[in-house]
Amino acid sequence: MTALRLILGDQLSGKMTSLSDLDKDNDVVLMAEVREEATYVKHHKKKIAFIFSAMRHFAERLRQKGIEVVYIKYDDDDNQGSLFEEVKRLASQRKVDRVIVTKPGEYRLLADMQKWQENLNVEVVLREDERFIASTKDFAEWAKGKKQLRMEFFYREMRKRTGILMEGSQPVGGKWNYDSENRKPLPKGGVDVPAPTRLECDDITKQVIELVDTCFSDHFGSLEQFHYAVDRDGALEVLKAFLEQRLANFGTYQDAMKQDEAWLFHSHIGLYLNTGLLLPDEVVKAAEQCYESGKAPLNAVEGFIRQILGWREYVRGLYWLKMPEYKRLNHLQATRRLPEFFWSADTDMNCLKQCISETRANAYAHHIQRLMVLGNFSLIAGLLPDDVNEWYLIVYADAYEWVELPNVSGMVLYADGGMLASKPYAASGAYINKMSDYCKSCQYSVTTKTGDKACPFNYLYWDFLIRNRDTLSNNHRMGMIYNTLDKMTNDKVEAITSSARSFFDKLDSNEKV
Ligand code: FAD
Ligand code: DLZ
Ligand code: SF4
Repeated sequence: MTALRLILGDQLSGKMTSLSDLDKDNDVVLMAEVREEATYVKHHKKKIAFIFSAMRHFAERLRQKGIEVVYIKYDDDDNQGSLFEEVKRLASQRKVDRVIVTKPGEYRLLADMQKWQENLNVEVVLREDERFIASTKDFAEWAKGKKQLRMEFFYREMRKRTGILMEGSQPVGGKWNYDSENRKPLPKGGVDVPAPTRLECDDITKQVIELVDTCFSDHFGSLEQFHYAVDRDGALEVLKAFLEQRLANFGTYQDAMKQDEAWLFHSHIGLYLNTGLLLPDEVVKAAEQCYESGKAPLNAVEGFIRQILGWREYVRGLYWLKMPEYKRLNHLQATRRLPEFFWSADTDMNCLKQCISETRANAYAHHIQRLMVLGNFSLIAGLLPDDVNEWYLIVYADAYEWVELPNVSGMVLYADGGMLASKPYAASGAYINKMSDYCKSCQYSVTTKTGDKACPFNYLYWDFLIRNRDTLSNNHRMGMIYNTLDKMTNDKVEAITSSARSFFDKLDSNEKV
């Protein structure tokens, strides 16, 4: 009896269910760098380098444990180009009687795998991914019969279920959520931001970088200064440095942004969590321990834990509950194509220029950059959800559809009509000015509301509300904003719509904005 155990590029954990009952004497593990996965969207070069290097390190780790691994490199002459073809070839070479794989994180690949058995003539066993704290079944149970699926209530259930930051049945400190303390910009006098952990590239990573440079030269992003961890030890080092040096300030400055400071007080572990180098329960427990030992305050620890125990688990549950329909949703009927400057960063809007340049350099931007700069612009400019989703899936090293899609279509674009967010996260330039120093170096004036010199976020915000009045004005959380709009003079409204019109004319004809 030989089982072929397939490990995907984001399944790099010894705890994968596909490895659970492995028989070292008979079974074989297959890992394959393939064109189909590397190009179904044109991933950022650093994302591919990270995944290939982490895959190669994980294969070594399995081999050191005495497990047989067949590893297909991207530039192997006879690389078959797809996971299915690689499985098929090995299954026939080795007279395999079972293919075992943990379910993938993306619907498209799951749908493909569900057809493998009939095309392979071998049993294909798809196992649940148990790296998450809540199973997809747990989420579906929680969601059953609910009109609204609010993250905050799911999160409270998760706190109760796991006992994390709980005293009996009550939340530690008496409140479930300390977000109101977590919205400060960086202090005017400055604050010392610890440098992110930068790990040296070993020979495996150097080889992979060369390969990516050659084979994916037309993909977005820079390969310069690759410093990500590529194995579990490295990922644990990054986590440790975060817990010791940045967690205490994570909450307070969670929403802050600063020119030329890409990393701030965030953890930079999303890519490790999403590939299995770190597991969510160990991260959450390690953060809780920092509160218990007095190393970090409650607003920071609760805020951080909520991202993982709350948001991360929630979006995954929502994705599997609502796919495949979720991907087709476009509640606001947005149609504008993604502007070229999302790739080139060639825009006079300094906030966008900063966030896109940092994304191109690092395959990383922190949450508020993704949500309130890049996402906010995508929302108020009415960009097509398919284009925006593809962009986010390409550019971030932590991007897989299960987590990217609900964040983009739900949190950013309101394309799901409010399944995830109770109202669109639209904001004018005032928000960006409050939370960052971007506006100081911008050619536009954040205090000017309309006209050529005005910050485009200012008039696009109101124009968005005007364009979508029929769809949004019934939302009770939008009532006050529409009241303010209704009190505006006709001249003011006309100035807003005409500023927006000329901005869109320039944008649509590829002029620099
Ligand atoms: P931290 O700020 O230190 O947060 C800690 C961890 O919490 C993250 O590593 C992540 O695992 C989790 N987390 C935080 N916010 C979220 C969230 N909204 N949803 C799910 N998990 C969360 N996260 C991804 O992992 N992959 C994506 O493709 C992705 N796309 C996003 C797209 C948009 C438009 C937005 C608004 C957010 C997106 N996020 C995504 C969530 C979040 O921005 C990133 O997880 C975070 O910026 C990663 O950096 P970090 O590890 O320093 O996170
Ligand atoms: C993202 C990615 C890339 C770039 N390349 C590979 C690959 O060559 N082989 C592989 O097994 N996995 C890769 N991945 C991760 C998969 O795309 C991921 O497993 C699915 O999208 C499901 O989440
Ligand atoms: Fe962005 Fe407007 Fe500020 Fe310029 S003025 S950085 S466009 S918010």
